[in-house]
This record gives sequence, C-alpha cells and structure tokens, in this order.
Amino acid sequence: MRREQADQRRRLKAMCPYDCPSMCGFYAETEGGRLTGVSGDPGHPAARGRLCGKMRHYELSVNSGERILTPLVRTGKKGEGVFRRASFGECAELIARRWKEILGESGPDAIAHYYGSGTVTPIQRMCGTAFFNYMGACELVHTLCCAAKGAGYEEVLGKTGCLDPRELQSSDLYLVWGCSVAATRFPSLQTLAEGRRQGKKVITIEVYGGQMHNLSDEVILLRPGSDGALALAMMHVLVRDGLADEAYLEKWGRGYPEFRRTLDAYTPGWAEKITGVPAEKIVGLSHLYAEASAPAILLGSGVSRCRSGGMNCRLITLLTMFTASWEKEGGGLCGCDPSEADWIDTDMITRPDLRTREGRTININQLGEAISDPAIRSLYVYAGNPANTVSDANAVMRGLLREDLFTVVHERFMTDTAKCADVVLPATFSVEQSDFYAPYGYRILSAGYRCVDPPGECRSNWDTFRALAEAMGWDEPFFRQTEEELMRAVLDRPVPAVLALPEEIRAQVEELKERSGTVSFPFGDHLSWKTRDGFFRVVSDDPEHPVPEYFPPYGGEEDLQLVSVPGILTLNGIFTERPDIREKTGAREIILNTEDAEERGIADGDAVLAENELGQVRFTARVTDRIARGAAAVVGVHRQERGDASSMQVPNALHHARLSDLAAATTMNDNTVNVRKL
Ligand SMILES: Nc1nc2c(c(=O)[nH]1)N[C@H]1C(S)=C(S)[C@@H](COP(=O)(O)OP(=O)(O)OC[C@H]3O[C@@H](n4cnc5c(=O)[nH]c(N)nc54)[C@H](O)[C@@H]3O)O[C@H]1N2
Ligand SMILES: Nc1nc2c(c(=O)[nH]1)N[C@H]1C(S)=C(S)[C@@H](COP(=O)(O)OP(=O)(O)OC[C@H]3O[C@@H](n4cnc5c(=O)[nH]c(N)nc54)[C@H](O)[C@@H]3O)O[C@H]1N2
Ligand SMILES: [Mo]
Repeated sequence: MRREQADQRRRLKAMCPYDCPSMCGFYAETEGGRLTGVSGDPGHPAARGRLCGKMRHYELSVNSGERILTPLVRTGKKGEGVFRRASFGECAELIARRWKEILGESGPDAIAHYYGSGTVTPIQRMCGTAFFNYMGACELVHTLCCAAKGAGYEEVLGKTGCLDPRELQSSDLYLVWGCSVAATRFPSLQTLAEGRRQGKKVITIEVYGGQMHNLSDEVILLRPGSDGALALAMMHVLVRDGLADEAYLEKWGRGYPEFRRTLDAYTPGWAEKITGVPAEKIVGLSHLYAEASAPAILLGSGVSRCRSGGMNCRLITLLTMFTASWEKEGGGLCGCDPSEADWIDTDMITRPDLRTREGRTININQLGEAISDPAIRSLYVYAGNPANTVSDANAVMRGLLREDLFTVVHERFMTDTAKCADVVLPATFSVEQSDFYAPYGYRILSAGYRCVDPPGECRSNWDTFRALAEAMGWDEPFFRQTEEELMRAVLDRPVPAVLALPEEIRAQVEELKERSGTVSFPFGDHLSWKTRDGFFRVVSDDPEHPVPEYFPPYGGEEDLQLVSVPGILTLNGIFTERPDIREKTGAREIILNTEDAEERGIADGDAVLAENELGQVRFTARVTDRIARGAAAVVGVHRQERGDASSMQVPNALHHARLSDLAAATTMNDNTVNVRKL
C-alpha cells in the first residue's frame, strides 16, 4: 500500500467471510493500513445497514493480541504447543522437503488435507483443492455441514432454486423448522418480527427452542431426528381432510400414486409415538399450514444431521408440494441452495483438471480414523479446527498426536489443532485478502478486495499455497497468479447464468473486476422444476428408499439424544478469540429437559458427566422446559482449554463418525449419551 494512502482514514466496502447464508456487507474503517472499526452498509441487499453481534467489533478480532503473526516450528512434544519462531521461507522449504520425501517413499495417498469453514469465500476456501489435485494427494469429501439437507431437497426438486430470504416478506406463515434464526439468519430476524407485527404467525419446530421462544407464536418440540415422521403425518392429514392439492400432485409429481398408497399408515397417532408431539397438535399444524396462502418453511441444517437426515429433508420438501405452496409469491421453502456459487465457475478455482490420478478419499467426518492410519503421513489443515469440530474428537486427537504424522496448520489463532502441528503458518483475516463472496442463501455475488495490510508474516490461503507450490518446484502457471489476477480470470469467463442476465446486471458483475461491491440477481424461478424431465419427484432414484418413508436415528431409544445448537455470539469456534465474547458465552453447559433432569436427580447448575462408548465429557447442567423430552443440547463449539488430551472435553468427543443416508454427511445430532450427576 502506498504511504500517502496508508496514512489516510478510509471507509472501504467489505464483506463477511463467515459461514452464514447472507455473507453481509459492511464498511471497514481503516487508518494507516489498520482496521479501526466497522460500520453497517445500508446498500448491502441482505444486511441493509445492520451488523450482527459477532461482527459488530470485528476490529477486536483482527487486532487481537492472541493472533499468530509469524510461522512457528515445533520444539516441544506433539500437542504440547511449544514452538520456535521461524521465517516463512524456512518453513516453506521444510514443508516441501518433507512432502517430497513422503511422496517419494509412500506416494501421494500419504498426504491428506482438511479445510473447514473458517472462510467460505471460494478462492480462499477452495484453493487447497487445486493444490492437492495437482499433487494427486488424498481428496476430502467435505460433508461436515449441511450436505444431507441439500441432497434431500434435490431428491425432490433437483436444481430448482429455493426461496431467497428476501422473498420471505411475501409469505403469510413461517414454519421455522430446525433453524436457529436468532443465531444463524440474522437478516431474516427482522422479516419474522415484521411479519408478526402484521399478524403473520411464526411456528418453530425444534428440539431445543432457545431464543426462538421469544420470536415465535408457538414452539413445537420434537425428538431429534423424528422430523420425517412429523412431515409424513402432516401429509396424511392434508390428504385425509381434503386439504391437499392432489390434482397438482398427480399432474406434476412423478410417482405420487405409489406414495399416496403408503400415506394411510402415517396417522397423527403414529407420529405422536415417534416425535413426542401430541396428535391433535399435528392436526392443528397441518390445518394452519393448509389454510395459509403462501406458507414458507425455513429449513435449518440441524434436521439433516442424523442417520435419516437426507430423508427428513426430502419429506419436508415434499410437504411443500402438497398445497402447491410455491405457486404463491413467498410460498415454498428457504434454506437449501442447489445453485450455490452458480455465478462463477468454481472449477476455475478447484481445478479438477489438474488431477491426473484418483486419490484416496477421506470423508471429513471420519478424519479421526483416517489420520490414525499410519499410511497417512502428513496432514495439512487450513481454515478449520478439526480437534474441536469433527466427530469423535478423541480419535481425531489420537491422530493429531501421532509423532510420525507431519502436520502443518495454517491458522490465525493457537487452536487445539494448531497446538498439535509440526509447523504453524500465520493466516490473514478477510479484510487482509481478496476474494469473491457467493452466499448460499441470497442470490447475490460480491467481490471484496483487501482493505488493510496483513500484520507480521500473515498470508492468505491462496498466497500460502502459491509459496508452497514454488517451494515444491512446480511450474504450473495457475499457482503463479495473485488472488486478484485469479478473480479477474474468473470474471473474464462468465458462466451461462451470468451471460443470460440483462445487460445492466452483467455490467455490474463486470465492475467487480475493479472494486469491491455486491450484485443482486433476480429471484429464482420456483415453478419450472430443474429436474431431469421437468416434473418434481415424489418417488426418486434413491436405491434404498425410492418411496419416501420414515426410519429412525442410529441413536436408540434409551438415554438422551445429544444435539448441537449454534451459539449466537460465536460461529462454530470463530469469535472465541475475543475475551469479551468468551466471558459472555461462559461455561460448557448441557441443556436438559426438566423431567429428564428430575429423573436423574440433576438440578440446574449441577456438575454432570455425559458419556457414551466414545468419551466422557463434563458439563454444567442447564435445566429447562424449552427442550424436548429425551434430548440434550450443547450450544456452540468448545475447546479443550487445558487437561489431558486423551479425554477430550468437547461435545464432539461424544459424536460418532457415522454418516447420513444421503450425501455421506455428518450425523452429529444423532448420538445417545448417558448423563449423570457428578
Ligand atoms: N460441537 C459442534 N461441532 C460442530 C458444529 C457445532 O455446531 N457444534 N458445527 C459443525 C459445522 S456446521 C461446521 S461448518 C464445522 C466447522 O468446522 P471448522 O471449520 O473446522 O471449525 P471453525 O471453528 O469454524 O474453525 C475455523 C478456523 O479457521 C480459522 N480461519 C478463519 N479464516 C481463515 C482464513 O482465511 N485462513 C485460514 N488459514 N484460517 C482461517 C479460524 O481462526 C478458525 O480457527 O463444525 C461442525 N462441528
Ligand atoms: N451465530 C451463528 N451463526 C452461524 C453459525 C453459528 O455457529 N453461530 N454457524 C454457521 C454454520 S457453519 C451453518 S452450517 C449455518 C447453519 O447452522 P446450523 O448449525 O445448521 O443451524 P441452523 O440451521 O440454524 O439449525 C440448527 C438448529 O437445529 C436444531 N436441531 C437439531 N437437531 C434437530 C432435529 O432433529 N430436528 C429439528 N427440528 N431440529 C433440530 C437445533 O436445536 C438448532 O436450533 O449457520 C451459520 N451461522
Ligand atoms: Mo456449517
């Protein structure tokens, strides 16, 4: 940055890089090349001038004294977190030397990588895919988040776009289905509140109501993983009571008659036994839904994180077809995004063409097992913290503590994962790097160029992979571009969806080559289904369950089913770097239903132990009526803090690495735990 610019105070457009459906825009206030504060950007189509509680003081994160500013090389025992400072050049050479040795001795399948959701901007998030494609190393199946939800939706509607949250203004009823709007959909909070002022109803269907109790007309609590049974019973009632548009289902739904024959069995009484929701409540909910003219379902990802997660989301999607809800503006479903990142060609970033051999695949949810295998000799982690976020944390930790696993972690803070590294590389924050921002909820695309200088030796993910490619001696020109050059190259080759836009909007996309900004695209067409034959699918190609049906979670009937709930002031483990936020989020708590707690002799505030065959974790009990009977919930991602790594004190130590029905995704909400007073 030129000196005269650096001294100036400036106000620059920036975007939030974190994993929310909105990727809100804001203004970065800078002075002397430093971030001094942030303020709302009224021009951003999702944020409209507002900032969520997490981003309100982004400068405290960016300027945190806890940031890693130089590369570090391990001098202590594995996991001890004792390092010496080193230069970037020394570390790049060291990594390249070790990788060349491993590649020579064991081949590319000995090298694995992990990326999380530290940044979900396409270049900085996915550049590692291109790097490891070129190397021919292991491939990561990235299904830790909400892949089963999207897969369930697509089973019915294919690539048909779902509702942009801005369309919710026109809905006349909101079913907030396993979606923690208060935490994860900040911009939609206003829409719901405004809707209620106009007399529209908000009904929440949850395992743990939490803040949604204050934002809803009613919260219906159900057992984890039982949502499919509720949806089936609602379809049963709609047909039974003549409220379903059966002519529509028969005309446009492939296989409706076959499914119709199964519906008789799914009575409200049947569903009550599975869900715990009283039969009359199911009937009332079905009628309310049918009587609305443009009802919208806000589908969260919690529903999808169990054995039948894909099926549950498929059934909820199918429910929206029963009253032809999409035919009215604002009706339908919001929360899936089959057209994610459609506005740019992401293959230009991940470069599948650079891969010349098929690598070993590692499912992200089974990372622990993979890195415990001595055949994996090196792990590269960026923008993620698997020690705290992946299932079976004890297995992950066993892998990370292997003396013979050469681990490199590219991080901003000394996380539990970084502590286990052989080499730590310092990472930049979003405002110190450039990228696109392609949210998975709103139909918008932004570009955000670097606003402030990276401190110390911090480098972006892209710049780090570039340096590593150079140290490896690769001559592939792809790795020589700057991130800004790559952005330009991507914009120079617009995808068909952009080419089809009116000239005026295409010109706005073109402007993203020059400066930070956001382009808003027209809402999707929800009425012509982007399926193979233009019909939506009641019966699908799913070989195991062509006709949709309910099947139970892995969890079993005894004990409590543990679910994860997003924190309001944190985003997974992000923002826990802020002491003020750590203070507000407080102790590691487990939320229990009043009757379940009573049965176990547990009172609010008691120290308890939650255990199953995978681990034992201590919590403070919070006892409330706002959680379904038979469920237990933990808010947020937790870290080990201190203590013996052989017993991880994070909720994920209780999560099995089992996979969901569709998309081989996480089942972190499908675990049985025994909870007792200590
Ligand atoms: N118990 C529990 N487990 C969960 C969840 C939960 O709610 N509860 N949520 C699940 C879900 S939905 C997800 S998506 C995953 C998330 O899993 P992860 O992505 O593994 O976890 P995060 O805590 O988001 O960690 C992101 C890390 O990336 C770093 N980072 C941020 N930006 C950058 C960058 O630009 N470059 C680099 N190199 N690093 C960066 C941050 O400092 C942070 O430590 O966790 C899953 N696991
Ligand atoms: N403030 C904040 N914002 C976030 C995040 C965060 O951690 N904090 N995380 C970000 C990430 S990575 C993601 S993926 C998104 C989405 O983040 P998600 O973690 O998917 O959160 P939601 O989609 O809001 O839905 C989670 C809700 O599902 C509920 N739930 C769990 N199991 C079930 C079930 O079986 N049935 C039903 N009906 N409900 C269930 C939980 O109680 C919880 O309230 O949000 C992003 N935004
Ligand atoms: Mo996520």
